Amino acid sequence: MERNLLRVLLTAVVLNAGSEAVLAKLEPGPTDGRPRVIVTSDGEIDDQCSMVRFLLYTNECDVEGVISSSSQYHAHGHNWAGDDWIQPYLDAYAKVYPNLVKHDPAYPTPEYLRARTVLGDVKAEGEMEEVTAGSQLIVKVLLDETDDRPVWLQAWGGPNTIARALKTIEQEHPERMAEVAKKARLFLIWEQDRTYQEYIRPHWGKFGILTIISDQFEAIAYRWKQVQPEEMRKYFEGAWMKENILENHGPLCSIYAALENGDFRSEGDSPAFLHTIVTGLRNMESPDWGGWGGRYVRVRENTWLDPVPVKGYAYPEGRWYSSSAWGRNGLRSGTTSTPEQRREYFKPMWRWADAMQNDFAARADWCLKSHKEANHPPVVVLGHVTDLKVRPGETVKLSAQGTTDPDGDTLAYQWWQYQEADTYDRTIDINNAGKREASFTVRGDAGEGETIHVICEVTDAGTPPLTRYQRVVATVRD
Ligand SMILES: [Ca+2]
Ligand SMILES: [Ca+2]
Ligand SMILES: [Ca+2]
Repeated sequence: MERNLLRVLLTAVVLNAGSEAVLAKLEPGPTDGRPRVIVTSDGEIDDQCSMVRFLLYTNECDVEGVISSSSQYHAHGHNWAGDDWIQPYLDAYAKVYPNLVKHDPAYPTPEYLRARTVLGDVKAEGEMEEVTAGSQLIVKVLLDETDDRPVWLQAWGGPNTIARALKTIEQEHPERMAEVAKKARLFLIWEQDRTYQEYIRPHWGKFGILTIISDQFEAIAYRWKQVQPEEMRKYFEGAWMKENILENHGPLCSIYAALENGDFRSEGDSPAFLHTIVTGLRNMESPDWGGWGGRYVRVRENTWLDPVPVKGYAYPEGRWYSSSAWGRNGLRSGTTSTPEQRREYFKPMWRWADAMQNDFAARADWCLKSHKEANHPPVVVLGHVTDLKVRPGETVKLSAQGTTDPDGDTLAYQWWQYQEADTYDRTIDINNAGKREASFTVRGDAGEGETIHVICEVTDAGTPPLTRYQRVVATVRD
């Protein structure tokens, strides 16, 4: 309760500092406010890496639950990390928590996280018969009538515990399924068991739960060396990882399970929560807008998968997972995909890799350093509303006036068109793209209803450099 009050107060401060555009976005429906999240994880070693990063982002969301769940890879008796695998990470979080709150008082207490860390359905792959503490926690959150904000249900393993929770709701409160579906958001890292296809889709499909199923996560998973382009690789290599994360950053980062030489190992599940970090990219408003957790297109119903850069590509009817997903198959020997196609496919993830890794590095600093010694991200504020109505031939002025940095750092501005995310299929020229005030002229051929997405990317001169954004969506009106 106190935390919620704090949230409201913090939000009010941000609103006062911001523009009316921010206020306009607090209307019902998907918002860019701090989201509620429930993690379900199969405890794989790369989930353990993701858990370190996740804990350092628990100030950015309301954590409703952290639940162990099985998957096709991990379950009782099958490569299981142990029912209490999260405990050492929570213990380490407890040690750095007193310092983290110097950087953001919104970090939850270790006790708060412990109270919400429970076991879900873990006994076998796809197990969803047993009602567990984990499934009941999900039920409770989804049925709570006092809070109708969206809940992002993340499957870092199988969606089976989520499926069990939904089945309980269907059995006990069938009249509330539509209401629950409106509140729930699914972010699945592949379909790591059959329960989405065999239960969730047939029983809940008609209610249109917004569902993202990711394969792009490979960009920061075990095969990152095949995926990350040359210019991003250094942020994952041993030298960078040791200096910025692994060494001299306190007890939480020191148990991060990098490879022996310090190289990044894998965080295949991190896109599930990277998507829910409010960076200003507004990606939670629509999965095809793109953000740190990737970019997804609607394939069927309200289900969004990775955009495949092959004309006429037919998505599989069933599971999107290791055997069927385009990106995973493209990384196997004998693939018919081209390097250019793979570069394009994974770009919605790797394009942010430097910003994402530097942001992690800053939080590693927050574990030990004082507020004065560490860096904090800029707060990007536009001098106008974020959603513009524009006419063909019009010159549109862009301004990031009002942008600040909590450390008083010098700021670098970059305005760019997010071509893949907008519906206008040509490039626009942005004047003064590297300045706080910029402009572009809408071409005469832009048609009614077409959208132009312009990202305002602001990077501070702190160490490590930190980046935040705003997104301008200009809709053409004749
Ligand atoms: Ca996992
Ligand atoms: Ca700063
Ligand atoms: Ca476009």
